[in-house]
Amino acid sequence: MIPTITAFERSPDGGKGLARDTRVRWALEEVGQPYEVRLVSFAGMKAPDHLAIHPFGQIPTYEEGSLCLFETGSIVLHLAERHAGLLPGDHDARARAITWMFAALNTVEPPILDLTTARIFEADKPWSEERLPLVKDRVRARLDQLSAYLGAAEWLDGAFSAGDLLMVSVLLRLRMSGILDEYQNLAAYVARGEARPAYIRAFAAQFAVNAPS
Ligand SMILES: N[C@@H](CCC(=O)N[C@@H](CS)C(=O)NCC(=O)O)C(=O)O
Repeated sequence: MIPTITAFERSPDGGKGLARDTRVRWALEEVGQPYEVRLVSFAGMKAPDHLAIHPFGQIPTYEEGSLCLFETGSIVLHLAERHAGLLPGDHDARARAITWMFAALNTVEPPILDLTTARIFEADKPWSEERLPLVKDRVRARLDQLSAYLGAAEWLDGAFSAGDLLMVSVLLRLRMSGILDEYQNLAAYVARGEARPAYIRAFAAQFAVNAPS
């Protein structure tokens, strides 16, 4: 059965691949699962039909027969559990890869999202300039730790996994800020992720929808 995912009708990032459907597309490409995409407008996301499959009125969602999922982490985990290629077979290594999925979404992404909010949505606030350095330092605190952990390794725990897929996706959101380039090994880690044929296909697919015309 070919699953259907949802994505922005027009992503606010103009095709930079930062909307979260890119993460799901990437996972689908990594495991070789063909998929269909239903594009949704901002108004459509808040309409009853979409709220029935995503209680928070967002993208992405994932539909496969009677199964409807939301939350990118859950969708990627679902794909990784049902197909080979994104989680190791060994139980302990698998548990560690899943730990990295949670770490990406729960520990590393929150300060990065906070930075996006500060740079874009709060830029016009009178306190914005004073707050921004604090937000950036919270991002750096996490990246210091992640960079020290990764060291010279290619991926976070042996072979590429769903943990790396989510961590690279999260770090990509930092590129515009310039902070990623302060960490040579993390910048190289992200570049390795972006060079994967599955990522290139996923990026191209979302770009075809969102590129500025
Ligand atoms: N925790 C959710 C976050 C989903 C999310 O924030 N989606 C954004 C696009 S990347 C969205 O739909 N934004 C529009 C809105 O919230 O109205 C996930 O990982 O799937």
